[in-house]
Amino acid sequence: MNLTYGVITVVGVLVAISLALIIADPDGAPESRAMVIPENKIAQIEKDLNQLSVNPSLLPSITNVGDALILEVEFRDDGGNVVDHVNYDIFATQNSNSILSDPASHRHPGKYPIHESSALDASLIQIQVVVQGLGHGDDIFGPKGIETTFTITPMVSAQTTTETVIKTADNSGTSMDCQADLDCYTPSIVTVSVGDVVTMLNSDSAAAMHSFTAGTVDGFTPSPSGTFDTGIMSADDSFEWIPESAGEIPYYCMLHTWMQGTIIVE
Ligand SMILES: [Cu+2]
Repeated sequence: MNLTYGVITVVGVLVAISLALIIADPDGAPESRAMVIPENKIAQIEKDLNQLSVNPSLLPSITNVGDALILEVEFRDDGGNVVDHVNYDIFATQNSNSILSDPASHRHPGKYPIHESSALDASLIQIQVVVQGLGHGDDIFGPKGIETTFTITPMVSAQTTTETVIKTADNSGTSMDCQADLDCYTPSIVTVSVGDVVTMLNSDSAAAMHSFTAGTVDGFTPSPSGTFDTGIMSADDSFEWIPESAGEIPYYCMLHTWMQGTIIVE
């Protein structure tokens, strides 16, 4: 097998020598006397190459939704030996839409094409690799038109969730002073993301009971929205709420309706 790869190198070297001669002597024709491989030997090598199996594999084959698929294609024969100088086409689709099209790619030792798709959605990625022979220029041997398909499921990257803690202000149940400063709840306005954990804590040092009740207050008349309601919380009680959709959610304390706050969910 090494001999078969060897001939590709030999052919490459001969091409290089020919080019070198052309460059060294622009008026002269390429010297053909360097071609010393017997014709029957070349025929045998070509025959071996044409029977060579070339199996593509993808490096790497994992990717995230929203990112581009970035990969290279490696080729091995049935014995597991790396095959270089491979000409190939590579295409990828999602939902029948093209996300990558690199026809006429060539994998050369030390020069491995990196293929990059457009940004991925969550659907299956179908990848098609078509081997188009080994070698360079006019010296293409080996299997052509051999197609291999791959399917990859893009991964959803783990979302980082953050925890937000909203506390009741000290003495907020006995004095309406906090209302003027908008700090009966601290902080009284918070911005969180869908999926974040919002912890509501009754930390009032006066040990008063309070609630965090989603809704609005008109004068002293509350209108609960039902989005969340901690119910009456004793001192140091806490309640966790995880928003599922974006929006602006006002809330109040059902025992002290001057206590009001807003959670903005993005
Ligand atoms: Cu209260």
